[in-house]
Amino acid sequence: MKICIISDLHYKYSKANAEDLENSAIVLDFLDSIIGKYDLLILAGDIFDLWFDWNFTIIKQYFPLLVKLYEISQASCRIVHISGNHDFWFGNFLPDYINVELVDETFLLEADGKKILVCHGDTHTVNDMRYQLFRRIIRFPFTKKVFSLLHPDLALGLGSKLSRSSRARKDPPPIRKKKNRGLHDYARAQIRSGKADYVIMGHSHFPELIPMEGGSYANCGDWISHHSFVEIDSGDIRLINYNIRKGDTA
Ligand SMILES: [Mn+2]
Repeated sequence: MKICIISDLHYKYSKANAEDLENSAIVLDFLDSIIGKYDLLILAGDIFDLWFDWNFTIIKQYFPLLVKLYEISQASCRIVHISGNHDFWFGNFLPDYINVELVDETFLLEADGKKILVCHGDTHTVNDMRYQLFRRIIRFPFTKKVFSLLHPDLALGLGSKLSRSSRARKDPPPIRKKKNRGLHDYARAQIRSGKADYVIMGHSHFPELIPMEGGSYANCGDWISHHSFVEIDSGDIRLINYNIRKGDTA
């Protein structure tokens, strides 16, 4: 079985923003290159910079990405999306129109004799009390209901301000290290307890593949500065950087 795992695209297509446009081109080029190549594509959260499902509309800045996901799924690849901290307010659009399965927390799978656990990672960082509280409030059904009553132009204008400020906020190295340690500790505990051989997360935007006793921990990195992904091919795990200039992987 051949599996591709990506996270933290923070995708949005906007002609008004050169950086978003450049990132979009790289993401689309990569997704185009994997059509027909994998049995399973796992989207490990923060794929969309802010997702919301109103009953009658979709958000147009995601259209190019949705087309690519549709093409991948049409080439008989199973697609699973795990909620991130930017994309969790889903409705029926992804499952019904693109054939994407939605997972809210943790995705477990056994393939080629390996137990694989994938989650976004935002619930496993340490010293992040303010965020954990925010996460609970934003996930109340009532909060979602209120958001659904706003006009999309207003809701998304507000949402993109919130999401951009959290995306722009770069943690200084000691804090980043501490947060990453939370992900490492979680991965080590899952491997030690025999729950998983491979633990794969995102969220940190820092790609890494760390062998641990009894398995490995991998972080997918991001598609803002690293353009990295995790591949599991016949039970072997690799961290790969996508190089658009060569149009190939290195
Ligand atoms: Mn995240």
